[in-house]
Amino acid sequence: MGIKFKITVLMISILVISGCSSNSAQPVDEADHSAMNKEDMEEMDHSAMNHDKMRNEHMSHDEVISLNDSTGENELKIPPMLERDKGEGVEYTVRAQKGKTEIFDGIETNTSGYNGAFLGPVLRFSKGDTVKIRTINELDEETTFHWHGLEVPGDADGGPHDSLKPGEEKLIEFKVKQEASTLWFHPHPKGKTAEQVYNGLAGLIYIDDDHSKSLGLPNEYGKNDIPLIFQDRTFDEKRQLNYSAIKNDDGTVGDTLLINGTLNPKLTVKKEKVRLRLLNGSNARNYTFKLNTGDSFVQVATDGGFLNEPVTLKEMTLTPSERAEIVVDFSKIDSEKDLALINEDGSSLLSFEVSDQSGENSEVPGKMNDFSMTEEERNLPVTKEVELFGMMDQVTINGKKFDPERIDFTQEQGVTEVWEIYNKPDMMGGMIHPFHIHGAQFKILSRNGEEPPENERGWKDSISIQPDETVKIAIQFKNKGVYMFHCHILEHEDNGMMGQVKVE
Ligand SMILES: [Cu+2]
Repeated sequence: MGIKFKITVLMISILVISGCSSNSAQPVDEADHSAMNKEDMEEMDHSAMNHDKMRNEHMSHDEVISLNDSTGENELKIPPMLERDKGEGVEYTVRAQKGKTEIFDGIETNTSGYNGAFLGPVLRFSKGDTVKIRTINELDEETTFHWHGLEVPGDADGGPHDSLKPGEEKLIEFKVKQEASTLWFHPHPKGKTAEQVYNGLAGLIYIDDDHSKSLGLPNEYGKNDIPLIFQDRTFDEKRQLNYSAIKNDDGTVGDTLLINGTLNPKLTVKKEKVRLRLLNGSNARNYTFKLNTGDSFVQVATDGGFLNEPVTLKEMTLTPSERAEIVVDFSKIDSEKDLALINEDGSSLLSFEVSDQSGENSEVPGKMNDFSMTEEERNLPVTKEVELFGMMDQVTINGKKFDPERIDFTQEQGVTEVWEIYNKPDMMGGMIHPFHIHGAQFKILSRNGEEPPENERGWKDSISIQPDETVKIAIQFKNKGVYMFHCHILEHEDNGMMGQVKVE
């Protein structure tokens, strides 16, 4: 179905629903992304406002503004590792704060960050650690500290119930029981997650274990083990992030890519295997990553741990909040050419400069993990059904919007249940919803009744679900508490596409 046809269908539907007179229907200008005049907006009645607002935003789910090509002129910034607080034990202090960042040469952009002006440091834990984190809100509004993918008790999870007012702090404590993986942290306050993440609140968590250290994968942080946080943004003419002006209820996307907060990034590597830990930290954009040479790479890890075997791929998609670790062998790629990581549409995301130096060139082991789905898990009945539906600010789960006072599901601690999640198409054909559950890692049992692809046969905490697709997952919570489950398009989350499971 063509975009224009879908738009026409939608326009007619809106007119029917809102009872607008036909002369208020104006031709749709797909290229018109200009900001609306605020006074004009305030004068309009509500239905006409929505109508006009939608015309200015990407109306079709398929129509997403494309990214500018990265010029590769700036060396990629590598986030610092967060130092432990002095004293015994694994103790950290994480402050959410505001600052100014020079993203564009000579211009200060107002941003937010953890322990710095923009984004955050990497928190590195080992399996078995008992971790204490002093979280401090130095913003001028409420926030929470959510540890995405971490299996923590509900009171440490940082969902919308855990709001800290400006100046408040909270000490959380948990034991790291899960395996080596790349996780992340970001705010999760009710209705304000999208804007706070957009302004820069996001950081990575690395978990190591004895097994991950023995695998022999590239592990020199910042040298051949590189974090890559992908975020698209729109800057105004003063090079500021003006979220309220460009916010889109169906997911805010931008034309400018930042990787680790770096504009036009370039990564210099040796002729060796390099491990890239990718996080889609965008509010709403999906990426399909490829090498511009057409060379393949191997995926070694999913959201929550290593795959059993490396999976050779020529392209890989990540929807918001998903992670993957891949290994690219720069000793095998013709470095005479301009090398880059590109997106599906061909836009350049990250340039690579391959130095003449040869590196360690470690081997990727053939066997990395013993992840399995047992017959018992496959045969479990479906005990939780989730239906994702809607668009813009009319998004729901099982027909309901988030209510902090309502518990949608209960589940017993330590008991595996099968959740069936269905993405019901809307009148425009529907869109991908990346579905995330807090406090646990799950296994994908099936997608539309079929085995998941090889690179999804590992621990996951977020799953992309296509329109009209049904997925089954097996999930067990190791801790007790109230946990969110929601769409990770952050505007959908803020608009109420979220529910709560109480684990007891
Ligand atoms: Cu969604």
